[in-house]
Amino acid sequence: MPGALPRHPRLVSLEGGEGAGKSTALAAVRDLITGRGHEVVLTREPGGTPLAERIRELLLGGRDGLRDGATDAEPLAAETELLLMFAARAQHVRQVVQPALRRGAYVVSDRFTDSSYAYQGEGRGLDRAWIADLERRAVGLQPGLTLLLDLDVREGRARTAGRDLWPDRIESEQDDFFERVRLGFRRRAEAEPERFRVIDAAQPPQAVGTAVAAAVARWLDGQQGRP
Ligand code: Z5A
Repeated sequence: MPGALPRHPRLVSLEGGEGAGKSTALAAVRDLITGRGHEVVLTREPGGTPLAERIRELLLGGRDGLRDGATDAEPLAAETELLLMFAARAQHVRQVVQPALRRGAYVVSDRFTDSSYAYQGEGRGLDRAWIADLERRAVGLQPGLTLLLDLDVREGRARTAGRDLWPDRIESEQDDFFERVRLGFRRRAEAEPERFRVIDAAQPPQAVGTAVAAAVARWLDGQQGRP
């Protein structure tokens, strides 16, 4: 197996299924890190740059009134979905993530490559080795810390039910798809315990925020003094 990718100590990602509460968690991470006097760049995937946001529209359709005729009329192949996710990510990494890391900022991303392993790998059944190859060539780094907001699939979907007039393309999948995605995230967390912190997302929002902030604080404390 080729060497593991470098983990950047100032790149933090948030992962989880639908309705897991990433928005509350993102705010908690941002407040904690800015409270320690560091610049924080909040961003998201797919998206984060104008071009990557356009790719997001192609990928998700549906949301924000975007009822794209082309994507509705023509189903998106799983392979196309994966490649578009990585096209958006390659752009995001080069335009936003790397420049921010180079100037010393922290980058907090609402989803990153683990989502591709979970959704396109476990959910769609695409080859893990292919995803790893794309990760190595198009991304080239991993977060130093990944917070996984873990939540029962039905509970997450109940939280978002009725939010969107039209659920987006991925949100329209059935529960068994999301069960595979959840398992995919949990397996990755088990395999890389030094990178992942698993947060019980069934707690009330304030408790989730407190748990997330505590995990980030411990992690930052552990970074001090490292080269
Ligand atoms: N995707 C992919 O397939 N492959 C990839 O490589 C990448 C992404 C990067 C877009 O992501 C889709 O792209 C996503 C995965 C796929 N598709 N799905 N499903 P996204 O992150 O933009 O979309 P999302 O996961 O669907 O976002 P979300 O449903 O909004 O989840 P969230 O951000 O974690 O939830 P939230 O907005 O913070 O909260 C949702 C609702 O729950 C809201 O009404 C809250 O008030 C409520 N909530 C939140 N926390 C709580 C608690 N603790 N208790 C009760 N209620 C709560």
